[in-house]
Amino acid sequence: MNALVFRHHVNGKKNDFANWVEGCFDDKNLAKKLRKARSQKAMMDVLRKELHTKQMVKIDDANHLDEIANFIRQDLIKMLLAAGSGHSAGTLGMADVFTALYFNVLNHRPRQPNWEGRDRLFLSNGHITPVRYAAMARAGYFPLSELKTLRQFGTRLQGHPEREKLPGVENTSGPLGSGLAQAAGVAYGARMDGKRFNVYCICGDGEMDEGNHWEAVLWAGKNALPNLTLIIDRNNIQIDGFTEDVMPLEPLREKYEAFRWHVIDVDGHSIQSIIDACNEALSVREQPVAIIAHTIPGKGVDFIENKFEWHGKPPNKEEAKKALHQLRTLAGKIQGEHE
Ligand SMILES: Cc1ncc(C[n+]2csc(CCOP(=O)(O)OP(=O)(O)O)c2C)c(N)n1
Ligand SMILES: [Mg+2]
Repeated sequence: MNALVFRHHVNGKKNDFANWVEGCFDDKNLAKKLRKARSQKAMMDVLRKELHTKQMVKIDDANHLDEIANFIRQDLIKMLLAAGSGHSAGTLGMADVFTALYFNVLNHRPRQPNWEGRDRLFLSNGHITPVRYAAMARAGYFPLSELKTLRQFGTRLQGHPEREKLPGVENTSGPLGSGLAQAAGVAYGARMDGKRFNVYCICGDGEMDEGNHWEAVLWAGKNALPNLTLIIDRNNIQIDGFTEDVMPLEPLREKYEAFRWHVIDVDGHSIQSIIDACNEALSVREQPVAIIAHTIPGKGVDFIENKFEWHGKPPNKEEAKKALHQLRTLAGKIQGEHE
């Protein structure tokens, strides 16, 4: 439970909130304690104590999920500005996918990150890790205030993720091409041990220029891993150009199908479609699944969208101000807070 979810549901009506919590967690005792709490602070204290070992609530409301993704994009702009370095295009483009995962798809416990039954999320394209950090903070893994330590000396939020630094981060990455092999190995082991969790891996499209990625694609297909889902950030850019100019990938769907994968194409900015695709993936029992998420790099900030020049560049002060304005006003559709 994080403050955002709390604020969304509490609305000053204690009993409604308690009923909602009871439904989410099927826990009458917890609801009783919430009804007895005398203040919002007391309610938060109850939740802090009691939700420690509970699974993350799955949010279904589309507007609420879009709102979270928008907050994550604003977090990203602030983080990258404060760090003075980092990757703007890929991170903004994947905010909807990470919102779908952390707030609906994954079975996980933000307050108990090493819970054995958790779904495993491997990030292969480690350079977009800020979007994972922002989603984790919003889901309640660590305080939002820690986000501004991105890339600082000694931080847990390294520019490329380190597994042993931050609980909840499943793999160290940055060198491209390794994540799928790691995820496939864990999926294989889980099947051998009869574990029920699912393994997810996220990779970039330019990342697929790496040969070892395709070894893992072959191997997972050969072993018909039913518990492995790969989500490809199909944003058509890489570090120095458009993918189809640098190293053409199409026809991508057919490539994975030829390697014995089930493939789903999805609009990477429709959170509901991403959730539906992940649910479809769970029902495919004899093949690994590749979800090709068609995204717009830089999504939500017009001067970053579709520009490969923003692959590895942070906004400066002026650009960050403009970006935050666009995000807060949904590109002018609503009036900004302070206008
Ligand atoms: C093995 C390896 N080679 C090169 C790099 C440098 N590099 C970092 S990101 C990147 C581009 C990857 O393209 P894509 O996965 O599409 O990322 P996007 O630009 O969409 O964020 C490259 C070449 C690296 N991190 N690892
Ligand atoms: Mg790309």
